[in-house]
Formats: sequence, C-alpha cells, structure tokens
Amino acid sequence: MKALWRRLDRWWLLIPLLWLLPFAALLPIGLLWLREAGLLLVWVGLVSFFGAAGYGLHLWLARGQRRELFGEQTRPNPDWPPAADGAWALVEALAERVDPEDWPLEEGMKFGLLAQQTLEEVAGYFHPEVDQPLLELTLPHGLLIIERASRDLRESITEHIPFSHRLSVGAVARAYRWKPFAERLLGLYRVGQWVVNPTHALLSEAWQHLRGHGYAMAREDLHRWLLREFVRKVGTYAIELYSGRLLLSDTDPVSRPTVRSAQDLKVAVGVGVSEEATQGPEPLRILVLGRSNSGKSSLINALFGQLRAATDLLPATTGAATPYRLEREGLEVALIFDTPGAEQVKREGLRTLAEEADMILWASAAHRADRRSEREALDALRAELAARSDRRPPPLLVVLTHIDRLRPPREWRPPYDLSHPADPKSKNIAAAVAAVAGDLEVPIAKVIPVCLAEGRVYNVDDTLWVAMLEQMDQAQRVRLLRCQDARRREENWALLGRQLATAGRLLLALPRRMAGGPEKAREDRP
Ligand SMILES: Nc1nc2c(ncn2[C@@H]2O[C@H](COP(=O)(O)OP(=O)(O)O)[C@@H](O)[C@H]2O)c(=O)[nH]1
Ligand SMILES: [Mg+2]
Repeated sequence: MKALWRRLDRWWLLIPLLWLLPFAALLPIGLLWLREAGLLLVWVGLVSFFGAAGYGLHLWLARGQRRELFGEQTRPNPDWPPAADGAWALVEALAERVDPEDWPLEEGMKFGLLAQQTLEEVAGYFHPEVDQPLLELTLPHGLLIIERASRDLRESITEHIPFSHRLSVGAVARAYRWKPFAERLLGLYRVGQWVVNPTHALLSEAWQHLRGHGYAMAREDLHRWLLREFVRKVGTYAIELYSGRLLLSDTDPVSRPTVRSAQDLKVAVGVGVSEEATQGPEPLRILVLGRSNSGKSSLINALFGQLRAATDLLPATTGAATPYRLEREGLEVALIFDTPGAEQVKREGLRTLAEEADMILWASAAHRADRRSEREALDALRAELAARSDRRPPPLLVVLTHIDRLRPPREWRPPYDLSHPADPKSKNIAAAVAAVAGDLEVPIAKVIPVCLAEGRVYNVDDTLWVAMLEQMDQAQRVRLLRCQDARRREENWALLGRQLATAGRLLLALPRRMAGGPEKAREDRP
C-alpha cells in the first residue's frame, strides 16, 4: 500500500481536485444563497419531502418483494385423490402456526423435529386407528420423503431468492451465527464515524436505520417463508406416500401399460395393431355403458369410422367387455370397451368395470322414454365410485342416440341448430336432451345428441369428440391415480417376492447349516 502511495505522483492527484473544487463549493454557496433569499426552510422542507418519498418507495418495494415471496408457495396437487384434502388442511394449519422464534435457523437439528411433526399430522390423518402412525412408515419411504422435500425446497429457493444458488441452508444458518459479531463490528464502525464526521454519520445512521429496518423485516419474512415451505414440502410428500402415490422408482407410472391393460391391448380389436402397442404408455380406458340396443356397439363403430374400412363390422354379440383400440388425433392411445346391456351385468361387475375406466360414455336411446332402470343403475354406479376416497370418479358423458327416430320420424335433414331450435325436429331433439339430463341427473352440457344409424352418422366427429377431448384432463388424472395404484401393487409384490426369495434361500440353507455347524455354513457361501 505504502509503496503504491509513494509511486503515485501527488501533483497528478491535484488536477482532479482542482477541477472538482468549484463544484464542491456550490454546496456551501448554495446554502448561503438559500439563507439570503430566505428559502432555507423551503429547502429543508424539500429534503424532508424527498426523504419521506424515498422511504415510502422503499416500503412499497419491500412489500412487493414480500408478496412475491409469500405468493410462491407449495399448493396441493390437483392429481391427489379426494382423501388428501383433509390432510392438506392439517399441513397448511401447521405451516401457518410455525413461528420463526421457535425454530431458529442455526439449530439445524430442530428442522428434523419440524419434519417429524408434519409427518405425524399426515400419518395420523390417514391412520387414525394406529397409536403411533409414524411407525407405519418404511425406512426407504421415510428417506425418500426427506430427500424429495429437501430437493424441492432447494429448487424453489434457487428460483426465488437472488444469489441463493451459492447458498445452502447450512450456509444461511452459518451466516446467522455470525450476525451478532458482525453487528458488534458495525456498531464500533458507526461510533467511529460519529466522532470523525457528524453530518455524514447522521445521514448514514438514518440510512442504515432505514435499511436495517427493511432488512430485519425481510430476514424474518424469509425465515418464516422457509419454515412454512419446509412444512408444506414435507407435508406434500407425506400425503403422496399415505395416499399411495409415492413410488420408490422415479419412472413415470403412466409410461408403460399396466398388467391389466397390456392383456387388454393384446386381445384388442383394432386396425394395424402392432407389437409397439404394448410398449407405449398406459392407454386411456374408455368404457361404453348403457341398456342393450341403446347403440353402444354402433357408437364404437362410429368413433372408429374414420380409421376403419366401412365393411369392417364389429362382432354381433358382445359377451363380456370387449376392448377395441382407438386411435385418433388428439389421443395418444386408448382402449374403448364395449359392454353388454347394463341390465344384464351384475352391479358388482359394473363397478369392477368402472373402477378400471378413465372415462365413461353412457349410451341412452332418445326414443325410449322410460329411463327408470337406467337411472337406478347409474345412481348405484355413481354412489360406488364416489365412495372411493382414494380415487377420482371418471368423467361421464351421456350419448343420446337415435335422435333421427324422434318426431317427425321421417324427416332427417341435418345439421340441426339445437341452441336456437326453429323447426319441429330441432325442438324435439333439444327437448330430449333436456329430458335425459333431468332423468339421469347429469348437467345438460354433458348430454350429447348423436345419430349412429348406418350412413346417417351425425354429431360424432365434431360435437361428441370435442366433448370427449374436454374431459381429457380429468380422465388423465383418473388414469394417473389408477396407474399409481397398480404400480404400487406391483412394487409391493416385487419387494415381497424378493424378500420371500431371500427368506426361502435362508430356509433351504438352514438344515445344511444346522447339520454342518458354522464351519459348513461358511463354506456354503458363494
Ligand atoms: N336409427 C338409428 N338406429 C340406431 C342408432 N344407433 C344404433 N342404432 C341401431 O340400433 C340397433 C342397436 O344398436 P347396437 O349398437 O347394437 O346397440 P347395443 O346393444 O347397445 O350395442 C342397431 O340395429 C343399430 O343399427 C341411431 O342413432 N339411430
Ligand atoms: Mg352391442
């Protein structure tokens, strides 16, 4: 430092000083002038005004920051089954309750306790009958929750707190430990300044105070946000686990067909069914239900229409549910199931079919006015599907067939404008739609009138198909839960199989070990 100072030619330094001097003189001259002109008070007033405006702006910006941070929070997953709602409410309540004072960042151990509290809330919700529900947690699953929650938290911090990619939670905690020491240093520094330069010290003290205040607020906010997010993240994964969605493997459960669908794909009727079919993702399963002769088979034919040759007829009789492969624009791969008349299938069978479905098309004939039995079958089915809190009920569309048979029966001149029905046919179709919606208790928008008669197919490719696409989001959620369920069962079986295999090997080796003693047993090992 000294060497540098010596090397600098001091006369050179004088040049900028000389240049600056007249400008520096402006301040005292200006003040003097203000006093002469009697404007000093005005100036002081202006200084206070701008100061206050700056302070207000600071508060406003800080509030914006706060809002942004707090707006960024983990929300419940829309794919969760209905049973998760109550558990999430508990997690939210716990997150709201956490007080930064109770959970100082420097005490890393306490974070573990907070995680445990969260897990206990969720576990207790899903297993109210068990004394210590946390013990139900398997070790791999417990580790998985902590790993994923921490990973997520790290990601949201990197995204939302500037420069945090260089910080770990540990580093933040360490910085906090240094805080008292740093504050003491700062205090000394301020006192020093006070002595040397009173005005500057006054200003900077005020500035420090403002900033310090702002920072203190933000720091506590940050702390609180971190704690809440921690609770929410752990809660999220705990809910995923207890509602049966947390799988030990990271692969997408929908990426390959379930055992059930693989079988169905093999026997499915469809054009150009290739070997690839069983290698693709899990197909969307669409179930066609309704009374016999309501037009179920015709509906499948009409949906296949574009892709199948007109001569390609479906089998006349449909014993159990028959799978067909449906390939259309906007749909990856789907299996559509034709069924015998709903009145011929036992209630139990109907439920089993529906539980494996991601969407239900209920065919109802427009010219058959008595829908009491249909309503009963549909009500029973809906009640059973709604009772399962671990699944979402598949979306349902009512396909109103035989609209060409409505009065006047001989007239058939599509298209019909059903939103503004003018002629008798349109009016009767609109009335039938309203009647079916009432009879079967479905929203009117979910009743799609179609004609499926050979050569007269109407409203299938446009209206019905669009309505089906609108249900796709919901159907895919149903498929996801269905797949997760199936995978978990597969996982459990695979684990159990492995455990049994190990146990079996042990048992087989046992007699030999017993006979040969420890020496022999050691030789047996590979
Ligand atoms: N006129 C007319 N006939 C239809 C319509 N839909 C189906 N059908 C006829 O109704 C009969 C029963 O249809 P089908 O698809 O076999 O009914 P499923 O028993 O429910 O499979 C068949 O003769 C079809 O041609 C329609 O919209 N209009
Ligand atoms: Mg049929």
